[in-house]
Amino acid sequence: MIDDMLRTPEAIRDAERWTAHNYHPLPVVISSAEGCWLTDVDGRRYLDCLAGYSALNFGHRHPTLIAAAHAQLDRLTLTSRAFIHDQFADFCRELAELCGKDLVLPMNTGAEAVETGIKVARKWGYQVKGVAPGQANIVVAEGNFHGRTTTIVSFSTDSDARADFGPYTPGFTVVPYGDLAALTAAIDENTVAVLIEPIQGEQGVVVPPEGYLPGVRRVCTEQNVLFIADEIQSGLGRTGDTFACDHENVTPDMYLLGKALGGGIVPVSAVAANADVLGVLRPGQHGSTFGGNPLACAVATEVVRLLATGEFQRRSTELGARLHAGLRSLIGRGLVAVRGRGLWAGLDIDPTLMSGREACERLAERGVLAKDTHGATIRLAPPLVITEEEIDHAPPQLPAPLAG
Ligand code: IF1
Repeated sequence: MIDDMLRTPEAIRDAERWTAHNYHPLPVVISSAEGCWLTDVDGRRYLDCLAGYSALNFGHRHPTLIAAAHAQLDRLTLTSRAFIHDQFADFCRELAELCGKDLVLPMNTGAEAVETGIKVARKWGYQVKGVAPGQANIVVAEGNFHGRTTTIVSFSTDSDARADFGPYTPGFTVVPYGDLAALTAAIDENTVAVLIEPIQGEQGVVVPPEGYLPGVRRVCTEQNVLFIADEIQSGLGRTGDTFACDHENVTPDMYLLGKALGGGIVPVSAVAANADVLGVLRPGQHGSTFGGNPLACAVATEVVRLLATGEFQRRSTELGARLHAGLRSLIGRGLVAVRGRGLWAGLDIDPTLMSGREACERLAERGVLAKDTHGATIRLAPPLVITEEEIDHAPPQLPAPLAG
């Protein structure tokens, strides 16, 4: 097929022409998908090893989720929270039960869940802990990624994400990730919360040292500080457990959830916490037009039910072991390090060979879509419905492009 006959180049030009250039997408134009496979406008197929940054943990168009969405589209899509609808209670109860918490507050995007967590922690700090007015502080980690609102980028340590978006929201202290002594030292009488990712995704799937999360839990309890776990990317089966905190038997005071909660169909996020924490909010103090809408609840309830079976967590553990074994065998052959847990991997490629971006472009040519981060790191996070054969397909695509 000669290039002029391909639809991709023109589709890329059209897409670039009418949008702000806040992304640098790989040069593929996807038009349909099922399970772990994407098809582009020219009929080429790709194994999806990004899964919408973990928003597609159950794969593209999971039949149960699509059926729930279709059924709800035919009945009721939006009421606003001014009225109660019949999908709301089941969603909140089942998600609260999955989290082992009393209450749930539904929002839409991950950043909104993080903002909600920050607001709740501050209010809890003033009303329950007794912090002096205007003094509430939250401890966060270097290399964090929690979203892109003005408050959240205020405590980012990534200059692309943060620079020139000030003035910045005060009230955050940044400490090195994985360093319990530094975190402990940063806590004082004004600290209301510690906000961390149990595994740092954007930073390159960085797993903290063993004992760090239990240490954070212990210090937070001792100092009367809320432990807020951003499980927006790490949660809901990705690491082989329902939450990444589960691996060390840690229960945070607040779970921030998003991405996969919407089944890859609608944006759904949520905060889950006990009544002594989430109970500080009264009518009029927080909300969202779309948060907890009927379509979102119908889909997300089915997501929670899929997770309640444990099947996806099991798949992530078993297939993740297979993926990591395959990747580890490439260390020294183009890869310098492999990190991660379950079906989630950060690969550092030898930077003298090529950039992460280049590696992802070559992977795309070979039918695997993944995403680079921070120069020489590639992230792999395939849908949890991936099969053994499909897993075995991905790593062998790596050494050839890395060898040039
Ligand atoms: C982009 C990364 C992934 C998140 C955690 C909150 C949010 C995210 C732990 C905000 C969002 C995204 C957003 C996307 C890229 C992406 C990402 F590379 F930046 F880190 F997934 F790997 N907490 N993560 O990872 O959720 O408001 O987007 O729904 O380009 O911004 P959101």
